[in-house]
Amino acid sequence: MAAPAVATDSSEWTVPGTGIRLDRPAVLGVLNLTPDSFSDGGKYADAVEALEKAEEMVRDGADLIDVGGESTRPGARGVDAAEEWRRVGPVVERLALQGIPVSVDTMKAEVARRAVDFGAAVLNDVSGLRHDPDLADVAAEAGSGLILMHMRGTPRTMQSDVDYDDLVGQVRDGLRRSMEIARERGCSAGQIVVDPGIGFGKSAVGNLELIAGIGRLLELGRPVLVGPSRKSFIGALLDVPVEERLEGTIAACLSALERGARLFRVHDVRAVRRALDVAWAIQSSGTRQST
Ligand code: HH2
Repeated sequence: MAAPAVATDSSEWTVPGTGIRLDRPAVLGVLNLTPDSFSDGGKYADAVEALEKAEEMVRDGADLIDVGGESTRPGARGVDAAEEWRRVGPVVERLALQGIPVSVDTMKAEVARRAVDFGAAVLNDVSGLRHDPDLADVAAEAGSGLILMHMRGTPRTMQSDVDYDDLVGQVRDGLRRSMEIARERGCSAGQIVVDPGIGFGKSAVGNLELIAGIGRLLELGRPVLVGPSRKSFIGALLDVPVEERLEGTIAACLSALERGARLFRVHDVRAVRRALDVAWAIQSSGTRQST
């Protein structure tokens, strides 16, 4: 069993076997092995093509490859654990064997357990442990990284109610509850990263407020991840289809970086990595001057 991460500082996330230190922004490259994901569904149905894509993203500067076998786009139907594992298992195993750090995007403890047994370093739960709290037991035992995302309802229902009295405050409180579940199940604080869940039960304007309000999520004391990549709020703002949302994705990532986000889940790794590196260099040079 890997030793649990011990960091408790919001700028540290020490995940065994990944080398991720958050002394620069971390990029998670999205690899959806689903027929129905909103922007890359059906593209990597074949394990060989999926591996090639993962290797390309690593060359382009991804720190982690986030492998998913169940679409969470609004209205998506879930799949059972056996089908989800059939989609992701061979790819998780081969990436881990090649020493490529893998995160698995799953809400199911059963899939999570198999994934860490096959070498996955991080579990990414878009339900923030609400769907299957046993997933936290898997993370606690394995000492894996644990991304806890905020979502209201389920992917099938989440867009039916996008009104909040205090969106950022309610998201922060929901994430705090997810963190409590993780801690009750034996995870250390240092394993956890929080994510406001852009596009998950939020309006287009709400997504903008969430990015603008990242500073309030830092109150949770853990690193913040954002996943704005190609999402519909960018389409709504610019009136562009999914394949023309790269500039909007970069703008959202840089804006989030400036407000304190440190991890970025994106499809277009090369472009986002370059943009983040430049923005980070500027931000760090300012810090050097003022100290
Ligand atoms: N967004 C998606 C899926 N997983 N995980 C985290 N932590 N944060 C996110 O914002 C996030 C996520 C949705 O994007 P995508 O994987 O491209 O689409 P789909 O759910 O249709 O597979």
